[in-house]
Amino acid sequence: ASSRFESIGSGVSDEDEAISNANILLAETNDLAASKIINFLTELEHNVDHCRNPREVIELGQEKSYDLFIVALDLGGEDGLRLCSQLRAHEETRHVPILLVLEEENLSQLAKGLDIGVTDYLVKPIDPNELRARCKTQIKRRRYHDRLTDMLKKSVAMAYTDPLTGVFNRRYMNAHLDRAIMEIAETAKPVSTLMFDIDHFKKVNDTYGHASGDEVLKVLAKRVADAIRDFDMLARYGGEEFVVIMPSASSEQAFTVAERLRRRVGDKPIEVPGSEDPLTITISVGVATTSDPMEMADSLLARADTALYDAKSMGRNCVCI
Ligand code: GH3
Ligand code: MG
Ligand code: MG
Ligand code: MG
Repeated sequence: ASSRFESIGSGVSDEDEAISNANILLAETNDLAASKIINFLTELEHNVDHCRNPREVIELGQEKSYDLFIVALDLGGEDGLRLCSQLRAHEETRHVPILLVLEEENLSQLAKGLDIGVTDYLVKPIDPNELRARCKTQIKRRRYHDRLTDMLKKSVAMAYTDPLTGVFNRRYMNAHLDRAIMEIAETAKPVSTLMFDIDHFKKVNDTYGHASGDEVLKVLAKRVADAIRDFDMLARYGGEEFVVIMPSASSEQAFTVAERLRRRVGDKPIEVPGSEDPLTITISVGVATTSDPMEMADSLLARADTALYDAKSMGRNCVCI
């Protein structure tokens, strides 16, 4: 059986190119069997880590991202199936395919393995062609799964964030605010909102260009996001209007935060592509607070907007309640 490994030839064919460079973890106590598999997979330009005991496999699996586990059923007295079910139990390794390697006389264990979540299997002595084919299928599947997960994460993120600034969008903020207001019934704590708008922002666009305006929006959002508490939420409400939702904050507390944000924004000029000198940007802020779980989100936001309008009327770069 050993000669079959040499008969495969070397190098990576065009078809295999797309699936080279996979991170594979091999759990095998038999060093001879292991070295054959390692040599073969290395020839196919995969990176193989070799572990001789289950504990090592679990540890490495937490640290490093693998495309495939190859696990021998017999791990020198330790149970390979037990290892497989542990790999399935850990978040980091749950979705990594597992190839179970077993002797023909142990094929009866396969059903149990598949139950645990083993993805495919190989019977010893391993036929290299079969090893290649089964690895390829599993690696492909893994990469497809990763791509899908990425796409899904991105589209979920797109549904609730504003693409320019990365903060929450208005739709998500509305839902969040509805929930925060309803929770007043349980917490008996008020909910405050800040609404702010950049002062004379049109001038920034007109003088330094739209790209400079966009940069101001990004930097401003970052400054504010960094300055609020973890359980407060910043959202882009409209063009250059933002809202901060502050659960469990009285109107005095919200006013203090608003003042701090106003100073944070105005104190440090912002570098933009359209101007040699950094621009000093100021904001006006309106604060509104409710202690009524029945108040509508729209009505609370309308009060914050009115306060914002007052701040503009008072000469801008200030906070009104
Ligand atoms: P005020 O102090 O009264 O708020 O004056 P203002 O010039 O800021 O007036 P207003 O709020 O009405 O103007 C908003 C401007 O913001 C108009 C629009 O061109 C600009 N704007 C809205 N969204 C964006 C954006 O995504 N990028 C850029 N660069 N500009 C935007
Ligand atoms: Mg306005
Ligand atoms: Mg404005
Ligand atoms: Mg505006």
